[in-house]
Amino acid sequence: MSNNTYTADSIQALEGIEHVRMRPSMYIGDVGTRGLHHLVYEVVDNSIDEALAGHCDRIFVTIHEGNSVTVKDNGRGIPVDMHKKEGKSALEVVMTKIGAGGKFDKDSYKVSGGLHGVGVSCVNALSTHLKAEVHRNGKIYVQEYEKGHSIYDVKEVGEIDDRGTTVTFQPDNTIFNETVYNYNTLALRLRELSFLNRGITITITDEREKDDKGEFVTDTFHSEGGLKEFVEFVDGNREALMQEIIYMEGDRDGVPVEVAMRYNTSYNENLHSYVNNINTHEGGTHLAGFRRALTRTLKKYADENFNLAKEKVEIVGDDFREGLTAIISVKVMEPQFEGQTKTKLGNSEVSGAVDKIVGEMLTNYLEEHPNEGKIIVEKVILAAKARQAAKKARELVQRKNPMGGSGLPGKLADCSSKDPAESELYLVEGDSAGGTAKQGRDRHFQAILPLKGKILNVEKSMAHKVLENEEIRNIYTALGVSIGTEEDSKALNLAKLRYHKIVIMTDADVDGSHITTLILTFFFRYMKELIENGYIYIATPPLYLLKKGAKQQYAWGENDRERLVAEWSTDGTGKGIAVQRYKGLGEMNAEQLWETTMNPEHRTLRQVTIDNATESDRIFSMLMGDDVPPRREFIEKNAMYAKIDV
Ligand code: 0RA
Repeated sequence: MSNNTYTADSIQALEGIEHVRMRPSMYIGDVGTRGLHHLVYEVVDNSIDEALAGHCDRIFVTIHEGNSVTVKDNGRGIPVDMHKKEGKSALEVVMTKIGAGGKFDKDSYKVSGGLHGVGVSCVNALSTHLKAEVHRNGKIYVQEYEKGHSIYDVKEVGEIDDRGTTVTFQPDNTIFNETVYNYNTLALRLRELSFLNRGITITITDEREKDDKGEFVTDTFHSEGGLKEFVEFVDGNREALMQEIIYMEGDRDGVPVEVAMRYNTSYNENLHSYVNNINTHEGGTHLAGFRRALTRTLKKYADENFNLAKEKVEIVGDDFREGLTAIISVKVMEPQFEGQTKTKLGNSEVSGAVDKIVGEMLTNYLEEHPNEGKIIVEKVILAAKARQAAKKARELVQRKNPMGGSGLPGKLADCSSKDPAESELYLVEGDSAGGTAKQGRDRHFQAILPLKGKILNVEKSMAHKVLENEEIRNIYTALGVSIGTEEDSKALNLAKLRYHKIVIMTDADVDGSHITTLILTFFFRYMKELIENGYIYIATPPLYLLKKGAKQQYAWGENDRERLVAEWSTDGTGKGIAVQRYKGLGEMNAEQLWETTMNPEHRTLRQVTIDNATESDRIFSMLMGDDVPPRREFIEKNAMYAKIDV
C-alpha cells in the first residue's frame, strides 16, 4: 500500500505536512469518499481516546452547510501550555506535527486511532481551514490553521467553566475528488463506536438539510450494554435460540477482551471482530483465539454431558459456529495489522489472551446454564449432520459437473477471450432479456448468463440446498470457482475466476432490486472475496427514452428526465417531447441495451463495496429474513450500494 521510495528519514526531511498533501493516500487510504469520511473518524478517535481514558462521555459531530465538520467533546481539553522541546504550545504541536498524536501524555490510554492511525494533524494538513477551540483551566483558547499551518499563535479569547475540545475543519477540495459527506455513512460508524465503547453518548447533526418539521436531521447513539446490545442489534432480524446473550469480559496480559455471542436459527456464521474499534475483516490472532476456545470448550462440554457416539456424527470446528453471531473486541497497545487490506491482527500474544478468557468464562457459563448448554449442543449436532449432507451433495454435483473441460452451464453464452482481467460476466434477469443481451453484447469479452427470475434465498437455506440449487450452480460453474462454507473451500481460489467483472443486470423496478439483492446475498454469504476484491458490479439501465423530432436521449432518473425536458422545451412545457418509460430490460432492443447499459464507453456500472461489514450482515439478514415491510422499504430506498462510476 505504502510507497517504498520514501524511507522514514526522507519523510521527515520532506516536512510532514507537505508530504501528507503530496501523498494523501499514504496517510488516509484514498482521496475519494472513504478518505473524506476517514477525516471525521480520525478526529472522533481522539475524543474516543479521551473517553477511554475516563475523562469524556459526550461527543458531538456536526456536518455544516458546505461540508465542513465539527467534532466537539467534553474531555479535559488538549493542553495549551508550552511544549518545551518544540517551543510551541502543545495544541499547536498536536495539530501541526505529523505523527505527534497524543503521545506526550504517557498516562493516556491511547488505543483507538483509525485504521491508519495518522492523527489529527493529517486532517489539518488536508483541510483548507481548521479551527481548534479548547476549554481548559476556566479559559477559552483558539487557534486556526490553513492547509496544516497555524495562522496565529494560540490565543485566549474568554472565560468559561466547562471543559473540552472542539475541532472544525473544511476538507480541501483540491485534494479530495469527493467532498460531500454522507450522513448515513458517518451515522453508521458513530453508532458502531457507541456499541464498542459503552457509556459514551455520541450525537450527529446534519445542518445541510431539514426534516418535515423544519429541524436538522440528528441522531444520538448511546449504549449501556455495549457489545451485548450490539449483538442484539445486528441479530434483530434473526430468531434467537436463547433469550440471553453470552457475555465475556476480562483482561489478560494487558489485553482487554470483550466478547458477546448468541446462537440463532440461521445457518450462517456471523463473527465480527474489532481491534481498537477497527473492524478486522480479515480476522487474525484474536479471532483464532476465540475459535479455538469455543471449539475446545464446547467439545469438552458436549463430550462430558451428552452421548455423542449415539448420534453417529463427527463434529468439527465449523459446526460450533453455524448460526452463531459473535462480536469480539480487543484493545491492543501496539497492534500489528497484516493482510491484503491491513485488517488482520498479527500480534501473537492476543490469541492466548482471548483463548484463556473465553475458555474460562464459557466453561462457567455452561455450568451455570444447563438449558442453554443443551440448546447449543443440539444445534451443533444438527449443523454437523447438515454439513455431512452438504458434503455428499457437493460430491454428487462435482461428479455430474466435473471441473475443467466443458463443465460450463448450457445457458452460458461465453465470451471468446480467456483473459479474466478483460472478461465480463453479465447475470441477467430472465431468458428474454438474456436473449437481448446475447445479441447486443461484444462477444469478445462479454459473457451472458440468463437467470430464471428469483434465485434461492441463501439467507434461509442450508448449505447443501444452496449447493444443489440449479441457478446458483450455474453461477459458480460459469465463474470457474468452487464455493462452500467449509474452512478449506472458503479460501476461494480467485486465481481460477474466469471474469474480473461480474455484472448483475436486472429490471429497474422493485422486483429487479429484489433479484439483485438475492444475488448479492449469495455473493456476500458464500463468496465474499469477490465483493472484497471489487469484482461485483450492478448495471444501471436507463429509465426513460426522450424523443423530440430527430433527436433522442436516455434518462437514468427523474432529475435527468426533468433536465432534458427543460433543455429541449422552447416554451417551458413538456410539449412535443415523447417520453418512453422503460419498465424492463426486455423493452429495449439489443442495440439500445448495448448502447445504454453494456457499452463500456457509455454505461455506468455501480461497483459493490462493503463499507461496514457488521452493518452489511445486519442488512442482509433483514432483507432476506421473514419480516417483509422493512425489506420493501429498504429495497425501494436502495441505499446500500455504493455508487462508483466505472
Ligand atoms: C493529551 C493530554 C490531555 C488531553 C488530551 C491529550 C486530549 C486530546 C484530545 C483530542 C480531542 N479531544 C481531546 N481531549 C483531550 C490532557 C492531560 C491532562 O489534562 O492532564
